Amino acid sequence: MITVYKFGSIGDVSDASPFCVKVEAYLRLAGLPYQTLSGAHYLRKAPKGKLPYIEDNGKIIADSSFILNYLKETYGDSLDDGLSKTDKAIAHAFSKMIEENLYWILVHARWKLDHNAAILNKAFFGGIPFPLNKIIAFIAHKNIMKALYKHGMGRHSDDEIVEIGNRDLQALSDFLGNKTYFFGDKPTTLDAVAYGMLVEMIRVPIFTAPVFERAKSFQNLVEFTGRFHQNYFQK
Ligand SMILES: N[C@@H](CCC(=O)N[C@@H](CS)C(=O)NCC(=O)O)C(=O)O
Repeated sequence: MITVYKFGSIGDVSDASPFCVKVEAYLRLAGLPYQTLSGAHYLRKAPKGKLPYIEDNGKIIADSSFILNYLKETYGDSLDDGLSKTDKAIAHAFSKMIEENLYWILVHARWKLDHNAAILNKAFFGGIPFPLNKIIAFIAHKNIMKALYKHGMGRHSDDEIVEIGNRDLQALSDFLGNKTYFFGDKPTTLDAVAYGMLVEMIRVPIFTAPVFERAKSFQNLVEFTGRFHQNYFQK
């Protein structure tokens, strides 16, 4: 049985991390049985110090993209069979836009905006006794701010961040158009990647941010997220 190590659900969204949601979304699309183990403490065991990672038949694989590659190689994958080489190139480019750019917009919204950071601190460190909880929360926040700054996203103003996020969301919305999934009637790997990110922006009401409002203003992205959620996480 495949075991996915992840943070844990947030409201009716399967995980607080878009990468953990992506892996589960893929497993559900591919119809592969799995179990999950949740908790930030699994970060300590994670081979790359990040979640998700999986364990399967004694093998441990870290990083959502390596996990999907492993699953495709080990269990086969008919999801993307109908895609042309050009489609696959487009899917790759969109996936990287979502994971390497839009992701930092999410990090900014959740950790740099004080009201959201307070919610996260409580959720992640609330159970730890005082004053350790404050110290750990302070260090975690400082590290994330440093990562945001070093990436470059953290150097933009709040308004610029919304503008950058808006361009990605607009591109996703334009490519989806009136289709059910990103490449037509059948979901593919890109749908798992896109759902992983969009569900965090659109369907987690405890966090509020201008860029989340922007995401919710794209009706087809909201409908896509709701459709994927209902078909693969609520049935
Ligand atoms: N490239 C990795 C990214 C995973 C990732 O960034 N996970 C974040 C949560 S969204 C994490 O575990 N952060 C903990 C840390 O950096 O300490 C993947 O695709 O799995």
